[in-house]
Amino acid sequence: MNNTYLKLAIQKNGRLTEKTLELLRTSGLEFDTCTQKLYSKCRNFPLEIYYMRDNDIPDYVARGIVDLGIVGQNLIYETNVTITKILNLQYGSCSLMLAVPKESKIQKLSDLRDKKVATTYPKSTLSFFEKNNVPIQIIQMSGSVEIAPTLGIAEAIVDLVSTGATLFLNDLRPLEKIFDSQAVVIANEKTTVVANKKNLLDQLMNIFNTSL
Ligand code: PRT
Repeated sequence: MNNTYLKLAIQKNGRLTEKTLELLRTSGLEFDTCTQKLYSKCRNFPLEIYYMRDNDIPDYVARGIVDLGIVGQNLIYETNVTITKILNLQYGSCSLMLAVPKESKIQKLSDLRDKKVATTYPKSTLSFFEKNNVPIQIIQMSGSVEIAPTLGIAEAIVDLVSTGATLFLNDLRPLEKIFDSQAVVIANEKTTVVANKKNLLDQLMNIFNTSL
């Protein structure tokens, strides 16, 4: 691990990218971005920014390949890695939601006993149903989960919802919220204790905090 700089991983191209870059810039950090270049060096703070797929960030932080990351809290619940959550960022708000077709007879959680539930969040979904003692079968998808009931491959779905428009447009109704999520700063556990890194981390979080 480089002791001179903090390494921060952010989403390269997705829902969190614009707000994250805005936060970094309003915090006064000076750096250049270029679509093909996957890292930037800050000119006025000892920070290197790495642009990655957001699914990879929690694991890179947990392994200490980077010191810090900015991701949706939903990914931390799903990947179940050992990291320290440092700061809530108040953007990227969404909820992991269980939903069923509008006309479905399913009215409560227990009606889903032994039924199929499609999701890109298998761990969070399974753990939610296990906590509620409702056995289900997970149908794992990599996207377009909302189409699963129409295709006849699941009786319910679990997916992230922000405005609710996608559920509505696909004739689905929310049944139960599993958790709320927002963008957060996460850190490798060592970064929060090793003196020179911790010092930089505290300075960076102070400037983020004043920009929120
Ligand atoms: O390519 P990469 O792997 O980096 O990103 P990705 O495609 O896996 O993720 P991306 O960019 O879609 O989302 C990044 C993060 O944004 C998520 O991990 C969440 O923390 C956060 N976020 C906030 C959301 C949403 N809101 C959201 N609405 N992520 C996804 N959605 C999707 C949802 O899956 C559904 O398809 O938007 C649709 C529903 O939106 P509404 O507004 O119609 O309810």
